Order: sequence, then C-alpha cells, then structure tokens
Amino acid sequence: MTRPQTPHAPSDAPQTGVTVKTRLKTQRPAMYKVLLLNDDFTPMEFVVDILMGIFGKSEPEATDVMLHVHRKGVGLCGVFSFEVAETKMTQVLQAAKVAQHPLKCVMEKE
Ligand code: TYC
Repeated sequence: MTRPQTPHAPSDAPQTGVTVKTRLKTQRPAMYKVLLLNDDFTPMEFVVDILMGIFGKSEPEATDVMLHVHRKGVGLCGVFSFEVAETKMTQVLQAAKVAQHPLKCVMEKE
C-alpha cells in the first residue's frame, strides 16, 4: 500500500509561517553595576561595614570606595549578574533601614 502524498507547494508560491532566526553568536549574560549614593547623614563607618560585609571588600578597599562616594556623590561597589546585584542592593537597603540611615543604593545595567 502506498500512502497518499501531501502535495508540495510550488516553489513560486508565497511563503507563510514563522521564521526562526538562528543565532550564530552566544550571548553573554547582562551584568549590572551596584552603586552607592552619598548622603549627609549615614556614618562613614557604617558604609565601610556595608562594603566589607556585603561586597567582601577589605577595610582599606572599603574605605577607598566610601571616600570616593563621599567626595564624588556615587561610587561602584561591584558588577554582578542581575540576581546577585539585586540581592546585594536589597541587603544594603534593608541594613540601612534597620539602622535608620538614609543610605541609598541602586543598580544599573552595564
Ligand atoms: N557623606 C557621609 C558623611 O559625611 C558618608 C557617606 C559616604 C555616606 C558614602 C553615604 O554612600 C555613602 N557621614
């Protein structure tokens, strides 16, 4: 027994349907900067503790970043995947809230 053949569209017929573009290059995951913002009230020592405790910096590194933020208004804590950046930012904001300091932290796509 032969099966009935599905007729093929003539080659000049209009093509319809979904085209799927094949990606030739692998995409790196987007990375996010976590930035600390200056304010006039958060104690310098609290900011240094945050940079050591949440961002794993040594005391001299943490002091450098804190002083940079103090002088320039904003400074880089680190660059992470979206989830890690969001977690660290939330930890900073929560610690500042608990301690009743106005310290602000933001994340920004690199
Ligand atoms: N400007 C603050 C002060 O003089 C210190 C400070 C540094 C606050 C960095 C926030 O992200 C900050 N006490």
